[in-house]
Amino acid sequence: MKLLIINGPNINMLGIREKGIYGEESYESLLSYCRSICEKKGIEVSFFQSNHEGDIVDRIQEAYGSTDAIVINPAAYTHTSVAILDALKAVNIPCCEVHLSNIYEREEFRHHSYISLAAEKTFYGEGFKGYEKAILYLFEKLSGKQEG
Ligand code: CA2
Repeated sequence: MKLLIINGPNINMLGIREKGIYGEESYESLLSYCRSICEKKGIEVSFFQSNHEGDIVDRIQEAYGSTDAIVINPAAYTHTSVAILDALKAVNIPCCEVHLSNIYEREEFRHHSYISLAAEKTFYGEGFKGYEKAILYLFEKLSGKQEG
């Protein structure tokens, strides 16, 4: 299984500021965390982080035909980006959305997610664990498909 993990704007700043909301750990440690889960399951994982909406759209389009599943934390674009929603719908690759924080307990503008309209599941408020749950959900879904 080929998995793409996409992180949106400012996720590369993890562990530097707002530690009370996003935790103490760095972006690099998020990657190591995801890598080790994927290794155990034999998942071929690649990562993409960008602060630019169009670059995220381009990367989703590139995934078409070469990627089995996508985990995405679109960060602030969650709440604004019809372009990322449309890209996910266009490629129609099974996708889960992740948020480190509980977006429903924060400012009202974070309560709405465009991306949820394309995601099979959304995991929020569990820090890195949400990525693990998303990876395992997609792994189990796609393994089930191959067997059946
Ligand atoms: O909870 C999440 O994972 C978010 O997707 C994170 C976004 C935020 O805009 C979403 O509403 C919820 C923010 C990304 C990280 O931003 C940082 C800001 C300062 C320091 C470190 C990271």
